[in-house]
Amino acid sequence: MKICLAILLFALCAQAHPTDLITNTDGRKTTSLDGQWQVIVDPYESGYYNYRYQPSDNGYFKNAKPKSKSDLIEYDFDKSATLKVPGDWNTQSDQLFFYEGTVWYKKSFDYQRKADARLFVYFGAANYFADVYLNGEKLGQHEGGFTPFNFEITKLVRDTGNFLVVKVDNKRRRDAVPTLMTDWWNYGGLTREVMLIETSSTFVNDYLVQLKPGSRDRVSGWVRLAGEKLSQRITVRIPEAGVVKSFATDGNGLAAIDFNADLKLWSPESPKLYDVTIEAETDRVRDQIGFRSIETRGTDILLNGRPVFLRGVCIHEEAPLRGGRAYSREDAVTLLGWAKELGANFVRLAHYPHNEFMIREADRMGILVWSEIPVYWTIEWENPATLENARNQLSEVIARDKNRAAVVIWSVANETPLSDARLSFLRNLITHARQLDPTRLLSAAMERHYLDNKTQMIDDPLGEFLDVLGCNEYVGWYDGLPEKADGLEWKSKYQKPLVMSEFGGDALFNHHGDSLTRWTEEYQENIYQHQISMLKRIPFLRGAAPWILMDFRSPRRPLPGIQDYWNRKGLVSDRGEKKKAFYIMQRWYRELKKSQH
Ligand code: GCB
Repeated sequence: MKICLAILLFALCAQAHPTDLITNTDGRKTTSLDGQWQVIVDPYESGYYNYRYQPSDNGYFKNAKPKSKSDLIEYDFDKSATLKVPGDWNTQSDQLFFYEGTVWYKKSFDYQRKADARLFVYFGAANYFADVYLNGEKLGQHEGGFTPFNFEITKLVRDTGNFLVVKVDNKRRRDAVPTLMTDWWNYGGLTREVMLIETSSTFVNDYLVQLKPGSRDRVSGWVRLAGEKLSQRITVRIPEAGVVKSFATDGNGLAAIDFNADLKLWSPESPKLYDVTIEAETDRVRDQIGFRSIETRGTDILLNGRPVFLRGVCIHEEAPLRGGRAYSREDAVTLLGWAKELGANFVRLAHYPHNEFMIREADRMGILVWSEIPVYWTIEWENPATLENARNQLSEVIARDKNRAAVVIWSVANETPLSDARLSFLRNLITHARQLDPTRLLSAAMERHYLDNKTQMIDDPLGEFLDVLGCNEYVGWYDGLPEKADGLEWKSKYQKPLVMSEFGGDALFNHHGDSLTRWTEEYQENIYQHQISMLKRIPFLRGAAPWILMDFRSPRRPLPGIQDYWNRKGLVSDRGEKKKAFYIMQRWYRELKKSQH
């Protein structure tokens, strides 16, 4: 299977060399390790710790076999059950549905490689901790459930009989990102693709090829090599635009790139992608890149210099029609297809980085993306390790997606309670994001409050540091009845665009009643009707993203017969059936689209 992934990023771990990133797999030799893996469910982590709770030298990662009939070995991968990768474990086995803990995965492979090639093992994502071993040796650990990582295995790999073992642990932790409490399912496992990637000994390990901020005909960025031969001539080609530009990398393998180009700009109406190649003396990578500008002016969001209204919808990475963690191109096409049908030109991918298929498809389909990290609700603001972890997750998603035209907003947090510690944590993330990527807008779903019972005020101090204000509100669901929205006025301390990043309420598909009966499609429809008339009255509103496109699993939602562990705020049910509110939103978005042209 050919997987189109842009940036493969090294885990920041002791064993990995942090500068050895790998870029695009296009034009690279890759071997998929997807398929059935042998697994051992290990709730007490006895494959990792001995009975004194010390890490053991003879853990399951050794994949040991009895050498004689008297040998005592209490596990056997080869006789164990299997799970499909990519995939969460919860929806592959009834026994694992509510499981939070450790599962060991094992895959054997042979590999014939060329003499001077380097080999990496790449993970699209593993939720949440992954300890990775090859042939019994530890490669490293990765923390964070939604971003890619990889390890070099050039020296350890053998021609035959390799065994790759991964301990995946999804126990929730107070100091983690996200923390203990979320409103989504904690799907565990190797949830995205795993593959081997072969590169030349010095290779193009990363690049940024985007329009220079403030310009629509100047491309700027950088290319970085990793390996021994760091000083090289590199050439950037965009054949369709007649671009052939050469640069020299410095002693650290870095070349700044900067050139004029006459480009057809990427937009939702015309999502033009160009073939771009980056050629070094020892390597060559290909990518498909769209060029567009995104900025704000006063309360406007400007796409390619023109005001745009973000007709959006929020999406969780829940698989359409079958449930479980979504991961394939087909899942992305289905979810984004429904968003398009709704009339959206924008999606908020909540509440963590989604798989790369989503971003790649959004690039192709012309859908603007808000991408976010799981700094959600009650993170440990004062814990430096938690901050480091959040920064790392942000670095990893920016590394992966920084060349995607679709992504226009990085969001650093969702509904986080006000405090000085929280503000300094989030400011740190904002500064970090701006340093890594000066081309995109920064946002967050902020706090807001009632000044009196008719006025909502946006004055969260975070607003000062953001480009786009995000607010979640549930007027009509958690906050009064639907008609409460009619009398509400919105004020903001900031002269900045607002995206209403959540609103809505639950309805079980095909559950009917009057417009004030909870859980019915009629109640949900009623909320949307009142919401839309309120939203129309907010003068600085520049985008809306109702919660949510499709019902999604949540352990916080047990109500029998209605929720059954699903958050039912979807405009579409988990089976793909459209609820009445879908058509209310669709009608508004049609009107908006007409009025924009
Ligand atoms: C919110 C959260 C979202 C929840 C939603 C709800 O404010 O941001 O993650 O799922 O409300 O349904 O309550």
